[in-house]
Amino acid sequence: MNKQVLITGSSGQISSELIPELTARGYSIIATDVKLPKTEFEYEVFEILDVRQKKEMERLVSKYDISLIIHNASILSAKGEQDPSLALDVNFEGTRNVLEVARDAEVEKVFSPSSIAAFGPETPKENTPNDVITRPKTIYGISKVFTELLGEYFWGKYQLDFRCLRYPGIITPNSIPSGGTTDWAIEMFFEALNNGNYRCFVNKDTQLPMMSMRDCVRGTLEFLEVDSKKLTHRTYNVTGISFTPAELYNEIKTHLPSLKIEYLPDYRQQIADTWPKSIDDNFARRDWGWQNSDDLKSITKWMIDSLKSK
Ligand code: AKB
Repeated sequence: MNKQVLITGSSGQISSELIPELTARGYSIIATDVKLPKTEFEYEVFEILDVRQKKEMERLVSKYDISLIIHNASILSAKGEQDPSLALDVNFEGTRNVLEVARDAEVEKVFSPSSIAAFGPETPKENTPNDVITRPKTIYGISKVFTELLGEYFWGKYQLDFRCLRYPGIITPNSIPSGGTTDWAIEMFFEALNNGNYRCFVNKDTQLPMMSMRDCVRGTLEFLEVDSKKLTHRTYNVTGISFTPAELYNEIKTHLPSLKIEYLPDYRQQIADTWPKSIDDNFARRDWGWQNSDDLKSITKWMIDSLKSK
């Protein structure tokens, strides 16, 4: 396989940490986003691409002889509820364009993430299995189920090697999140160090599945590279550790005892209430050896050490 990778949403939280690791493994990255990156020389090759523009996507895939598309561009859960039309355009049209362009240009592989947002209130909340009723209630969640199903359709009908991971909330010290419902799990660290207090937008007992960015990046690379024959599924649950804001607060307090917290739930509480509390990722463990390394203690220490050193 040639190693020319086109990545959409390259300035986003996950892409910006995945790209250096892909580069270290010898992939050539064509980074694309709707806007120019903040620093001019962030990427060796950067192209403006709005994923709604199919012709432009086709042009770039052909110009760079792309063999792998990593489609990360997406409007997240909270932002999607504020602007459902935008989420419909970007998330649905973008995924459709990626899959059709990949099929027509004979791209070898497409990776696009799904999310715990693909699940809904009718899904079992504890140890949510891989193959289970989904019926999400947010436009973002609906777009993730669409991505999973359309990708699997292209795999079945056109043998396009589509792969998808259902990410939980991803925690990193390297960017301040926005637009998501799991953002509190990062914001609490930034506010703890900057102000010594945090206003949390979900209740203290809102348990959600989370994962460190370092586990996310390693796991995604392993999944991308595993032999297709080992995969019994095209969409896999993956998780790290589940916790509530109160549990995270108590753990951060072991490092920063003066941290104060207030709970002021907003519209994001309703979104979180429809999502699983914990995830069963045994299929990923069995089929391609997925393993998380971080737990709440190690994530907390890593976040605080990294933020202090910045
Ligand atoms: C969000 O909160 O929208 C994302 C996700 C869980 O997909 N972080």
